[in-house]
Amino acid sequence: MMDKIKVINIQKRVYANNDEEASILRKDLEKNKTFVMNLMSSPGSGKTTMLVNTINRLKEKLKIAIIEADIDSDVDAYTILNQTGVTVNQLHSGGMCHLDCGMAKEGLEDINYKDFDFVVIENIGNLICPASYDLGQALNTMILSVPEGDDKPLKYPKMFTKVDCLLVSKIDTVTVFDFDFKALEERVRKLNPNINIFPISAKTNEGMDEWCDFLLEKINNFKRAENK
Ligand SMILES: Nc1nc2c(ncn2[C@@H]2O[C@H](COP(=O)(O)OP(=O)(O)O)[C@@H](O)[C@H]2O)c(=O)[nH]1
Ligand SMILES: [Mg+2]
Repeated sequence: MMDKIKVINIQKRVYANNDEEASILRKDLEKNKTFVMNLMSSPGSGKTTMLVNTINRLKEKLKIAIIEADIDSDVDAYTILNQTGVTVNQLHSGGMCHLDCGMAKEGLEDINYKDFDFVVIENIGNLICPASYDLGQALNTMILSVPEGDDKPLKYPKMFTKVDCLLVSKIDTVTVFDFDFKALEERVRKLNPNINIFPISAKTNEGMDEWCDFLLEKINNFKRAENK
């Protein structure tokens, strides 16, 4: 069985005031108990692999959908669909290097987000532009993979200040790349003292239980919260 992925081509920014639009969307997501995670990283850091592993651990407990954003391909969307079976759609950004709230909203409306407990938006791969756009998410998560190096907080500080969670992926390769996890942690905490940091490997499963327990608790707390 090979379902077709729905592709939405996004042409231009729909809203002038991104932050205002994001706060309206966030209220609506809270009202409908849909927990959205905005997932950001460089290309190749392991977003899709981590998502497949995470979805397969949580899909019996939560109704999950994934929105894949890419400049112009469907590869990741098909990987996720074929390896997890959850609802996936694909946003094509028409060359834009980030998503804005209007784009995220279009993707969310297209999957009928009200039907889902947990929606992940896999943002376009880069460590610069996506950090500046609020998508109405309940959780901002970034992945830094070990091969990228422990100096990245020094080079791309803004992204590290904007996220709630940092997944340090491909931790199985830590000795190959002489990655100093302690130095990384210090650099990150200097920028963002309250950040949650999880070393993970989607290959060996190291850290995946801790990450998924944390995520599930966040989602359950979100669902239990009273609407203001
Ligand atoms: N060793 C190792 N390789 C990984 C891990 N996670 C992903 N990879 C590999 O890294 C490459 C890029 O992964 P992908 O999930 O496509 O990254 P994305 O571009 O961020 O979505 C693939 O070849 C994966 O097999 C991991 O935990 N350990
Ligand atoms: Mg990917």
